[in-house]
Amino acid sequence: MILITGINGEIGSALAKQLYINGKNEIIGFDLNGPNQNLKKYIKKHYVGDIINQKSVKKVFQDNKITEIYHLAAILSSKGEEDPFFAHKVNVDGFLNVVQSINTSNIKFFFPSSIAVYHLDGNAKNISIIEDDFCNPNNIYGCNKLYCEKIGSYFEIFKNIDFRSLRFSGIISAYSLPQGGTSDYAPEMIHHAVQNKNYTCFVREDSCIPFMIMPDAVNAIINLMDTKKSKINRNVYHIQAFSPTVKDIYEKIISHFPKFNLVYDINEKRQKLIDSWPAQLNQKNAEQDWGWKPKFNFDDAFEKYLIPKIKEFYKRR
Ligand code: AKB
Repeated sequence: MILITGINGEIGSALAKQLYINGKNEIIGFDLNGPNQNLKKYIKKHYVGDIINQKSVKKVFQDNKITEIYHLAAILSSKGEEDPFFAHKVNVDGFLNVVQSINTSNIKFFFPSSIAVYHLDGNAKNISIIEDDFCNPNNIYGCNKLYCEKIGSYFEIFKNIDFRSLRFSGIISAYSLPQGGTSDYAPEMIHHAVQNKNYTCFVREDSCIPFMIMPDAVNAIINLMDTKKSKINRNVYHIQAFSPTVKDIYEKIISHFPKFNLVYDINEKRQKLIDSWPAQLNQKNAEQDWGWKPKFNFDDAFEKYLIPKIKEFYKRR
């Protein structure tokens, strides 16, 4: 059985659907609330529980033979800064609760990490970095993610798990909006524009970090997890598809929605995070080891996925 914690979230629901389509339909969900009608179709069983409650997490492993874990339950970077102690509880204690509950060996374990583990100074913003560069986070979410990457790799030996992790940046879905992230401005801007609403952006127009769309993120997770262990040379890879500035996104949007109006109200704390994260990732490790290649570049993401699917999504509601 496959366990997805945080299954109601953006990645969780998209991943459950794709795994189901691929024939992996023995999926168990775990989240604070029950699944919505749509998600229900893709899962066998669901546990309502809190990831920080060890008993609730353990019960899932006692009741089922779990062979694959996608541990997605987390608090994102901007929300984490509001209450770092709580973020630590969810992001680190929650992670440990899952690891500690594992009761068989050779379990495959996927952990989504983040470019929030990096901290660049201004000069380095535009160099294309590899995974081992600049790992010195300045935010609780990045600290939590980096620590879990490290102990996940440690438990690979201590608990005989197969630990694999991807550092994501911003992910843009046509069907949902992230909550509490710092990269949220991009999906929020696009969803607002399609609904003919204006948007107030909380970072400057020259802000630039990597992004990808949800189908590429889900494919990356599935491809990494399907790759033979002998080909995997590291536990953690970073990946991206394109690196637009806020201005690039705005210009793309007004080519489709000329009436869209963007204003700025800068949030200094969120801006500081964006400024400290890389704009470009050198992806040679993921490309070489498991053939990572995003299907959607910036133009295709808008033309073939975001604009048509978001339009369809709001029409159906
Ligand atoms: C966030 O903004 O918190 C996430 C991330 C950069 O991992 N999208």
